[in-house]
Amino acid sequence: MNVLILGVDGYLGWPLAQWLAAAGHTVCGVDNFLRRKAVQEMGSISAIPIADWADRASAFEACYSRPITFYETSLLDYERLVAILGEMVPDAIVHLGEIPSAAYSMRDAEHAALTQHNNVIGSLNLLWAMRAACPDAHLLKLGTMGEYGTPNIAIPEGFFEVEFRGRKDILPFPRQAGSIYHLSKVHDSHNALFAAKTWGLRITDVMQGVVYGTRTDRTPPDERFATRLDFDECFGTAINRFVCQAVIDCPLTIYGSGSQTRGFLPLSDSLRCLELALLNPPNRGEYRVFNQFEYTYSISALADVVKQEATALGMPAQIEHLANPRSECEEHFYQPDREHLVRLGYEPHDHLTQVVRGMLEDVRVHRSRIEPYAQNMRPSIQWS
Ligand code: USQ
Repeated sequence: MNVLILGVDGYLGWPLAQWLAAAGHTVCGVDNFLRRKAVQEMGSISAIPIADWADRASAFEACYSRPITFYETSLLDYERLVAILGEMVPDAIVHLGEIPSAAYSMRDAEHAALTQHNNVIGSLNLLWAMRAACPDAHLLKLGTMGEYGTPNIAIPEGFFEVEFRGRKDILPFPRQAGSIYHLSKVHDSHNALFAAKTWGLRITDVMQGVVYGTRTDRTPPDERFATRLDFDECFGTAINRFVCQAVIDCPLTIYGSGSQTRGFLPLSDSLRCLELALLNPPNRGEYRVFNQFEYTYSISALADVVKQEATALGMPAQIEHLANPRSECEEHFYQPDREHLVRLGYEPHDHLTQVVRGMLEDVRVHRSRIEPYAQNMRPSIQWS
């Protein structure tokens, strides 16, 4: 399969390129290095050193005996995008090329607009470019479980049956996003559904939970294949941050009570699920939604696991409950489905403890690299 990865230089994109190449697929990629610049803008770094793109590309070619075709461009450049799709004629496009941070989008008006413009217009350009250049390709687009919010009923996969005043229909499940970033993903989802219905594009929209981890089952033993691991308040996600905090002996920052619950999945599972979706494409005109996570956990439960594993490795971690900088429900019902991927062969296992231990081992060798950035562990962006 010829797969184009948008956002190939990112936390998921780079290991996905390796994952697919190891399975024999041809991989090409697009990136504008916005993530590298945004983490720099936060005054932070990746906890694990990452190679620049030229070194990544030469490691890729040496390992898989074929080059990775790469284009440096933003999805906001529509003409360039059409030209790339016309040249590559991909069988599938994995769209990871967005600003992924809720906190970044809540910094101020400028970052809110930047996030929505980049994500919504970039994705809209992609839909139009696919229509023009490769209407038969499969778009595998990354959405987020956060699009649904935390409703007081179970969360189906994208659609549910509704009976209202004696009539029934299958309708999109309500989206109640909790940040400007999550709203950008909601807007993307609506546009994607429209494009499938109107232009006959084939689209899988993955509502992914929070991903954690430093490596995958298919990461070659060469540091140029390492993916980034962020810990700043915008680009570091809960478990990744807790691991980095434990390594430099900073308290693990639970926002509020820690009872808030989300779906989480290790990096390997994320890539395995994306591969399953690629191997089982939807029909022309079909827009399908997969909820993608391994298990749900409360933030407190996660912090306890990191504390326990860090302590076992000789790094006694402390937990601190901070006033929650976000406007989010802390005590809530949470029961999302995730059956579609299981039907395609995904086997969720509880890997949390094992993966956290591996992460702590991978990160602790970089302790002195992270320590000067300890101030990046504290949140400062207020939702309200
Ligand atoms: N949290 C803490 N302490 C921290 C960091 C986070 O208690 O130091 C809490 C937050 O309050 C929140 C939960 O952990 O309740 C998750 O926060 P997060 O920063 O790990 O993740 P989130 O902002 O939801 O966004 C991340 C990714 C995003 C993806 C999303 C999936 O950045 O790209 O879409 O996870 S989901 O959460 O399912 O929407």
